[in-house]
This record gives sequence, structure tokens and C-alpha cells, in this order.
Amino acid sequence: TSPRPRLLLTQRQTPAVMARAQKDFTVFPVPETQMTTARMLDAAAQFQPDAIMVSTSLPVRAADVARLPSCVRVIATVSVGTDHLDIPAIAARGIALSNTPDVLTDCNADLALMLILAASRRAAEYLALMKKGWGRGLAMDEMLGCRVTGKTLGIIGMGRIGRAVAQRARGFDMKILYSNRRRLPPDQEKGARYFATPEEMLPHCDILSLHMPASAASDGMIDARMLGLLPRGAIFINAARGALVDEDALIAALRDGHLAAAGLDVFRNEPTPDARLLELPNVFATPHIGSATMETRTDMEMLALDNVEAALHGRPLLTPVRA
Ligand code: 8YV
Repeated sequence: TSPRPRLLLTQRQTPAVMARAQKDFTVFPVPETQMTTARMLDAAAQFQPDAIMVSTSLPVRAADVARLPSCVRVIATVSVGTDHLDIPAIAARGIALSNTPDVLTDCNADLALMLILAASRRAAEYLALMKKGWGRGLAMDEMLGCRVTGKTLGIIGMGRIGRAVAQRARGFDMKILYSNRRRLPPDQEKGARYFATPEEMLPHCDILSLHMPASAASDGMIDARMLGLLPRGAIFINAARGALVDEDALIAALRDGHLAAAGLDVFRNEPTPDARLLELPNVFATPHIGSATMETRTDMEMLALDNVEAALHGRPLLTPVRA
């Protein structure tokens, strides 16, 4: 029998995935916490893996790709986003690359709705009050939130996740606007109103939610000018990527009340976001947990393993990342 392929896991996976990995592969000892890229490169040099599983918290840039041993045939990222990877450099080394689309769409959309509801209804402030001691009844006009039902939601990036957010928002009778590189066919648009540019859409949004990938072109696209186009009192939601946002401009807009609130799952500096953002009472923040359910993380990691096995058996990847 041929020896089992060697798999470098850069962090622990869910129990079902660990069991499968340990059965089907020789697995490098998995660290308690996420490896750094430097540690991953050392482990790769020592362990000589056929395959490596990474995630958004393990960037692989061109200089890192250059240091990978030649035995590495496939990198599987446990994420739909690929902005942490140098795709051309990986392709140039002849290393197959897969990601995990679709399986996380629902959980990410659920999280976006959680952020919309929590930001609109001041969940962070109420939780802080309850922990401090409710103490006395709130006055009828004190600490009021914003109604969600019937509001206008603008979505930038109407891909799988954006459409799943729209689907959920329809349950709250929200009016859906979207901007996207291209207009969707009617069966996907489902009555949402298309804008060719975000600039044209923003003045009409009560709530703005980002669902596009990060890239060099989209870096910092939500800046002071764009935020200024939103009506006063709008709510800003980001469960996509922190790099899409100029956080100085976001902080200014939240401080001066131009934005009523923000719901943020992603930040420019993870895992140590700008403290000024987290101190704001009108920010509801979570630590990049859009896909973090047992079911979805298991599905993502199983799909990553399926891709690894396909690559090592010379079959086409299930979900390839194309250069
Ligand atoms: C992370 C994500 O991958 O899929 C993505 O693009 O950002 C998340 O699902 C996950 O949190 C692991 O880092």
C-alpha cells in the first residue's frame, strides 16, 4: 500500500474533520492556536507535506510561496475569500488552490442579519446596561433604536452572500437595492433595484451592507466621500472584509452621528482592531465569525479535504480558485 499523503493543518479543525484527516492522511502535529505564516513555513520545511490547509488568518504571499518545499501539490483555504493568498504566485509554482464557496453562504448571511438587527436595535448598549445594572425603567424616549421592518437595504456586491442577505431581508419587508459589477437576471434579482455604481445607490439607503471581496481595486472604497453620500442616521454593516473600509472615516461618521450605528464582523487589523472603533457605544462588533458555526465550519473543512484528495489523485478540484 502506498504511504498516506502528508497533510499540514495550520490549526485545529472540527472533530469530524480531525477524525477524517487523521484516518486518511499523515497529519503534522496540530498546534493549539492558529500557526503564523512563518511557523507554517518552518513546519512545511520539516514535515514535507503534500497538502496544506490554511484560512484567512494565515496569509500566503509571494515571498512565502517561494519558500514552500517542492513537495507541496495543493493548498486548500478554508474560506471563500482569497485576498490573503497570492494566487498568481501559487499558480506559477504549479500548486493547485481551492477555496470553500457556497457552504458558508447561509451562515454569513445570517450573521449579516444579526449585525443589522443588533446595530439597529442598540444591542451592544442594552447588553452593557443589563450587565452594569438596569436599575430604573427607561424613559419612553430614552435609548431608542431604529425600526428595521420596511427599511431600505443597500447591498454592495450581489453575489451568493449578497443574494442570501437580500432573501432574509425580504422577510423584514425591506426594500432591496444593490450595486454590482453587472445586473443580475430577474430570477436572481427578485425585484431588487439595480444601481450601476454604489455612489448612485447610497443616498437611498437606510442600511448599507457590504458583500464584495477585497482586492487592490476595492481597498478603502468606503471612505469619507462614500459615507457622506449615505443619508444622516444610516446604519453601516460589514461582514465582508475590513480592507474595504477607511476606518478613520468610519469612526468620524459614527462619532458625529452621520451614521446612527455600525455592525462589524471584520476589521482592517485583525485580530487587533482599531480600539477607537470598539470603544464607540454605537458599534456592535464580533470577531470575524461569519462562518463560525459547527455545521458550516465542518462543511468548509470537509470541502477543503475533498479538494485536497481530488488534487492528490489527479482529479479536477471541486472548487478551484482560478489564477
Ligand atoms: C474565514 C472568511 O475564512 O470565508 C471567508 O472568506 O472570511 C471566513 O470564513 C474563517 O473565519 C477562517 O479564518
